[in-house]
This record gives sequence, C-alpha cells and structure tokens, in this order.
Amino acid sequence: MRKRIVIPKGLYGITGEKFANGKSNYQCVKEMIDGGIKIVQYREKDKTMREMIKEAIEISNLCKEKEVLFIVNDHIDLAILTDADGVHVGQDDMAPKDIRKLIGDNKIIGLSTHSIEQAQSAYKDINVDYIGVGPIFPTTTKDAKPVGLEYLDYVSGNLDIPFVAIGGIKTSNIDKIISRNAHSICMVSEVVKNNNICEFVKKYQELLNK
Ligand code: 3NM
Repeated sequence: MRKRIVIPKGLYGITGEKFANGKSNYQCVKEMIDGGIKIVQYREKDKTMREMIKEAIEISNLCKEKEVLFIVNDHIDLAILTDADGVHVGQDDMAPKDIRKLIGDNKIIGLSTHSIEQAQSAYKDINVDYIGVGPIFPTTTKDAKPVGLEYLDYVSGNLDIPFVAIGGIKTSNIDKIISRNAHSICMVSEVVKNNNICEFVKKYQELLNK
C-alpha cells in the first residue's frame, strides 16, 4: 500500500509573476530558494504552453540543483516533461487516481480543497499527498470565495494529512494561521511583491520552523 509523501513544513512557495513588480518567475523562485524555501509550485495562468515549458524547465533545473521540491500546477504533461517532483490540481481537474497512473507512486499529488466534504474525500484518497486549504481570507490572486478560519480549524483538528493553508494570508493575519498549527503556509502575492523576497522568506521560515 502506498504511503503519503510528506511535504516540507514551513512556507510553500508559488509563482505569481503579475504581482512581482517586474521580476520574472525564475528570479522570484531563485530569491525564495536563497531565503530557504523547500518547496515551490510553478503556477502560471497567462502564458502559452511553449513559454511555460521553457520557463518551467529552467525553474525545475534550479530546484534540482538546490534540492528544492518542484511542483507544477494543473498541467500533468508539463510536470512529466520537466521531471517535476509532483503536481497540484483543483477539484475540476484530472482526478488524483488518474494522475497517479500517469506519474507513478513516487511523485507528489496536491489537491485544492474548499470545504469539509472535499477535505474528507481527499483524506480517504491515498493518491492525495497533501491538500490546499483555502482561500482562508479574501484574495485577488484566485477567483474563489473565502472559506474562513473555521474550515482550517476543522482540517487541522480532524484530518491527519499534510495541508497548506492558503488564500489572502499576509504578515498582518499570518499569526491566526500559525496559531492553528498549519503544516505549511502559502502567501503568493505577499511574497513575490516583496522587494527583498529572500529576507522575507528567511524570516518566516525561521519563525515557522521554531
Ligand atoms: N489557491 P494570495 S487561494 C493559488 O484556496 C491559490 O486553493 C487558493 O494567493 C485556494 O496569497 C490561492 O496572493 C491564491 O492570496 C493565494
């Protein structure tokens, strides 16, 4: 029987070029890694597949060199092509059991969840290594309604599965997430918009790994 692959605790990085004040996805990832991040997801909604392939290969190579886990959002083909460590999908994408057939047992599958029912169903599916829990707070990065802290409380209190708290998390509200023992925390815009991503990431990695 397959065992879940446990993702690193601490900050979970996601690319978000349109919030990055002119920095490329590659540059943002490089700074995140310099700050000590251990897992990065390539999420890109605006580029062509050819542009994504070029960029994702460069980021994948950087992650391999620095021993950082590289996850591809949505595109299983891109994940396979770039020899990523895993994929992250949403509720309407290919089902984890089908993705598993394509990528094998040794790759990571992450699934976004937005309700208790979705989290319970992901928990029962051994193909899912970790879940996204969000959006906790209102966000403009993704078109989805906030689920609130109660949902995070449910997951952290009831389901033994690694999870990434996400959505509208900022320096101003991250304490509410940290106090709920989130396994990992993702801030997309708050990280990439930072002038000094490296220092920002370093500060939160130290805080979360205490
Ligand atoms: N997934 P920000 S919320 C990519 O709830 C993503 O599944 C979410 O961006 C989910 O930190 C989200 O800028 C966007 O609010 C998070």
